[in-house]
Parts: sequence; C-alpha cells; structure tokens
Amino acid sequence: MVQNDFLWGGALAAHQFEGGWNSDGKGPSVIDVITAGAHGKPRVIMDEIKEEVFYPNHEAIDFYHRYKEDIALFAEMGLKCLRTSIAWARIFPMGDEEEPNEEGLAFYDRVFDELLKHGIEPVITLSHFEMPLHLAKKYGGFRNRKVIDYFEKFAETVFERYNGKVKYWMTFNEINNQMDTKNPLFLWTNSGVTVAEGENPREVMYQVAHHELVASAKAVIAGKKINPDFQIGCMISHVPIYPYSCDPEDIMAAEEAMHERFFFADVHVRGNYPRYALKELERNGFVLDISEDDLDVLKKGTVDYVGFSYYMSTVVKAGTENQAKDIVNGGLANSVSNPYLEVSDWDWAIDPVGLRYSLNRLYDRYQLPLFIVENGFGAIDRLEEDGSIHDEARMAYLSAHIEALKKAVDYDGVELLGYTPWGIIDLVSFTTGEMKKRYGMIYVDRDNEGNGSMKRYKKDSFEWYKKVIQSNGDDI
Ligand code: BGP
Repeated sequence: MVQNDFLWGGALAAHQFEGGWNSDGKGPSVIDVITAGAHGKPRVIMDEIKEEVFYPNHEAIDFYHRYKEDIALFAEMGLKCLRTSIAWARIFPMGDEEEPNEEGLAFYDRVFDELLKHGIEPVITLSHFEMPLHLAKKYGGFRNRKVIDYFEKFAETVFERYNGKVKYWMTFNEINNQMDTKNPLFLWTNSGVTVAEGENPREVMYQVAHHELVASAKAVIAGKKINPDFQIGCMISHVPIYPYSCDPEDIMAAEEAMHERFFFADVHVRGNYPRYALKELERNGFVLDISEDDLDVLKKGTVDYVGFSYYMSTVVKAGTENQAKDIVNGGLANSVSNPYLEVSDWDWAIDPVGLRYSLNRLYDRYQLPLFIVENGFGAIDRLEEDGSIHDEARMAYLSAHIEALKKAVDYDGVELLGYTPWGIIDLVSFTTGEMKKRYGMIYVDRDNEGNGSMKRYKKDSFEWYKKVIQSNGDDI
C-alpha cells in the first residue's frame, strides 16, 4: 500500500500537447523546426520554418484552446496531480529579452488555476525538450554561458509568478538523453546544440552538460530563495542495463554502461563530478571550461528529489561491436535483446520488474525521495464505431508496473512521492513525431498528417485508472 498522499497523476509536455505554437506572442522553440518522422523516417531538424512543411508540434492536440475541457476529463479520472512543462518561448519568446511576455504567463495562470479548482496539483518541468529557437541560433544554445543566465532568469520569473500555485518543480527533462550523441535530436532539444564537422561530439556534450548542470543548480538556489518549501527535483531517463550473462566481463560492461544513466543525477544530487566522469575526461584529453564558482554553485544547488522516466530495460554483452539500435527502438550501444521479455510495437522491452529494480538502485544510490514522472505503453489504438477504444495491452502494462512500484514501497522500503503515467491524453510522440504511437487513456481524433476532428474519447483504461486512484492502488 502506498501512503495516503501518494501523487497519482498523469504526465505531459508543453510542446507535445499544447499547440498554439505562435499564439499570444509565443516565439518559435527548437522543437518547432522539427518535422514529423512518420513511416519509419527519422525526424529532421530544419533551418527555418517553411510553410509547405507539416510540423506536428505546431498544433499538437490543441490543449492551448481546449484546456478546460481536458482538465475536466483529468478531474473526472480523479488525478491528484498533473505533470506538465512550461514552454520557455511563451514566457521569453526570444529568450534574451528584459521583460517576460505577459500573455504567456497569463496562460499558465489560467491552466494552474483550473487544475487547482479541481484539486489537481501541478508538477512542473521548467524545460521539457525546448528552449527559444533564437537562443540556439544566436548563442549556440547551452554551448554558451550566457544561456545559463537566460535560463536562470526564466526560472526565477516563473518561480515568482506561480509561487503559491506550484510546489513541485523539475529543472530539465531527461537531461541525460543527450549522452547519446548518435541521435542529433537529443542534443538539439535538450540544449539547442548541433555538432559541427570535425568536432568531437562527446567533448561538446560534456561542455554543454556542464553549463546545463550549472543552470539547473542556479535555478534550485533561486527557487529556494523565493520559497524554501519548493520541492525542486531533477529528471532523468532511466533505462536499466542488465549484463547478458554472469560472465564477470558482462557484469563489468553493464556496470560501466550504467554510468551513462547515472552521470547527470550523480551531479544533481551530490553536487560534484563522479570519479568515472573525471577519469573519462582525463583519458580523452577533454579540457572543459569549469570555474571555481561553477563548482560552488553545483555544491549549493543540489536537488530535493529524483524524478525519472521508466519505460524499459536493456541488455549489454561485453565485447559486442556496436549493434546499436537507436533509442527509438529501445536499444543503446552494444545492446542485445532480452530473451525473457516481450517488446512493444516499437521494440521497447516490457519489464515491470525492472521498475522495482530501478527504484531500489536509485534509492540506494541517492537516499532521496523518488518520483516516477513517466511510464507508459506506446501503441496503435483502434477507435471503434461506437466511440470505444479497447486498450487491454496498455492496462496490462500499467497494472504490472503499479504492482512493481507497490512492492518497491511496501516490501523494499523505497520512498516514492508519486506516479504520473506518460501521455495521460494522446499527444505527439517525441522520438517519431507521430500521433499513431499513442499513450493516452483519452483518445484524440488526429492522425500523423494532422487530419481529424480533435474530438476526445475515453479509452477503457480511463475507467480502469480512475478505480486505481480511488482505491489508492489496491484495485489494479
Ligand atoms: C520520453 C520523453 C517524452 C515522451 C516519452 C515517450 O523520452 O520525456 O517527451 O515522448 O519519452 O517517447 P515517445 O513519445 O518517443 O514514444
């Protein structure tokens, strides 16, 4: 049994569901120049926005204009919290202005007020894969120290404005994704950075990461000054990596690969660089621009909790050449498939026990409360003639994962703040840019090309999740 104030909720991200990409003074963000990657093609980062090109995030599911109707559905489901993000470019359209855009600020006032009216607590990510495009173009994104200051100003502005409405914050969504430099989407959306020919992507990534970690720590320090009761966490993507066998070489290969998973959280939580990262920098002769002042900021700006996403696990075999399937397909460098697990339509391994394992490992490592801020099952759903959607596979996935988290709390003694399944309402998939990869418990009539009525329908999982929440996780 989880505690009575356990935060059952749902998770979303501004650019994937709001739409209104240029409404009320919003500036273009790095995500607004990315095409849809439907039909197996990767998403492309374009230089500018072209009229003839379809950008799935521009309209998304139009929450910007339908927020009342959608929040009423979330309330009917009984959500205790809603995790979403603030589109930075609504607040600072270019990113480097002196004054914020009042209309952008007012939009989130309306949204948070509406949530609170229904007793739903907003849980807010400051940057979920987006920053004003201008900051990427003019300054090179987080390559540039100036962007640390712009982020800090953005953070302070929203902390001040929503003080009293929002208590739980996170700085950067899945900040550790950009360790995978093979997929240009991650560095671009996390940091507004592209790697030029002749540059070492790993070196670029570490410098950018440093600036972003300092920015995150500065935000924590600023937030705590504004309201010491704020709970400000980090957010990492957690995909545990299992050794292929009990061959000690496989064990070490998995252990080493896990550094990729832990690096960012190690700094966020401990306030200093882990030994294995310092060694990697030294081995490769990477010299980063790190000042004494930065190190002091990192030490002071540590987080209150660890938010993480969990979708799948993966496997590593020592000495295997890079058989990398990219993260879209659930793999990572040197990963092999796990014969014990089924996979989703997108090849993501379904592993509820991996969630319990992750909760234990993260809690032992950090000794801080954890928050599962994303978990879910991307699938193709069928809208029946009578308006019903029978999403049994999604319910099976979610109920097995809830069972696992209960074990981690009940049996293993892990401290867990809440659980917000990803995409509580259908939205644009991040990695593919498609609508057909659906996560929601609410169906949205919209397809990959942007056709459809945008009408909302309840899936079978809607009533199911309502019961889960009502019974505080007993009835799954
Ligand atoms: C995480 C992101 C989300 C989300 C989710 C599912 O990486 O934080 O933004 O989209 O994964 O991924 P996808 O939409 O690619 O299926």
